[in-house]
Amino acid sequence: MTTGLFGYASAGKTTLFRALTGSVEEPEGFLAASEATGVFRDERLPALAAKTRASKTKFLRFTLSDRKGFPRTEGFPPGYFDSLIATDCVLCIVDNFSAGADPAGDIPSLMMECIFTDLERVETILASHREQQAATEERGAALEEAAALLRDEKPVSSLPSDQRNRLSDIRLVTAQPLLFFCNGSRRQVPSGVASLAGDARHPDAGRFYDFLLNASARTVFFTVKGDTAQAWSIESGTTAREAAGKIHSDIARGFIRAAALPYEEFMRAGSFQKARSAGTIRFLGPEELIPGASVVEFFFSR
Ligand SMILES: Nc1nc2c(ncn2[C@@H]2O[C@H](COP(=O)(O)OP(=O)(O)OP(=O)(O)O)[C@@H](O)[C@H]2O)c(=O)[nH]1
Ligand SMILES: [Mg+2]
Repeated sequence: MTTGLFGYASAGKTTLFRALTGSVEEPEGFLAASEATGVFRDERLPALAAKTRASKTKFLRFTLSDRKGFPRTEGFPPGYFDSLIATDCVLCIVDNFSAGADPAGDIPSLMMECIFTDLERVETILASHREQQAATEERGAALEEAAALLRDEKPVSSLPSDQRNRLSDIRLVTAQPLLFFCNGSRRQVPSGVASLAGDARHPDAGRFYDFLLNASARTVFFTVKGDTAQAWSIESGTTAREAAGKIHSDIARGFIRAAALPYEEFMRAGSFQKARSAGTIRFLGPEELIPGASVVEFFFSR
């Protein structure tokens, strides 16, 4: 999962990027983003490894991409958003530490920057769609709906999922979760947006990644295979077979069933075997959803 950092100049994007990933990079131009990986040291994983005598742990990794910002008086030039439509989630960093901090003004204007970028893109596609008349009516209707929504200054993510799916091949900024990190605590932050407050110089990485997962509608599950306890992240609503496919396509293909146990219950039981005799395991068919924060074992035929 890649999270794109976005925001006005000097809001603390690079400070947060470096603090979370250990990278010393600084993006050079505004079109070139720097990427680095941060590790979510979820405390549950070493505890699970100790319980199951697994000698290795594989934590979740998040990719962050950083790009230079522009002063709020200038706005963002054409092409700026090209690297932000390829991410999975956009995290806007808002200055709330300097004397001139204005989070209540910056949050809606950053949101509008993203909305107008998408509106321009959808209107361009819509114009060629109208000319060609080649695409299906459904597609045209979905584009019209998206344009109407954006003109109304709302993000594409607020469309119902069937309409959003019809546009999934067009990369849009506001089809992704739009989240905010308010750097500092100088002023009151407006409510009604998914935001986290912190200090970009010393972020609490655990809280930060928890926020990213929750706010982007993702959840975690754990596996123990051989000597390795591992954390995985999936979109909420992922089926057991789809989750298996994240681990290996063979497991998805030969999927028989999955055993799932909430993390806390697994830790109390100590093993799937012990939980099985207590009758607390849930067995999932291929189309059943993986419950969040559970320990999962997949059964499949080769
Ligand atoms: N006091 C204080 N200073 C901070 C904080 N976060 C960042 N800074 C400082 O603010 C300045 C700008 O931070 P950067 O992280 O470079 O900002 P940026 O968003 O990457 O800026 P651009 O890349 O130019 O868009 C640096 O000197 C940071 O040390 C904070 O929470 N408190
Ligand atoms: Mg920077």
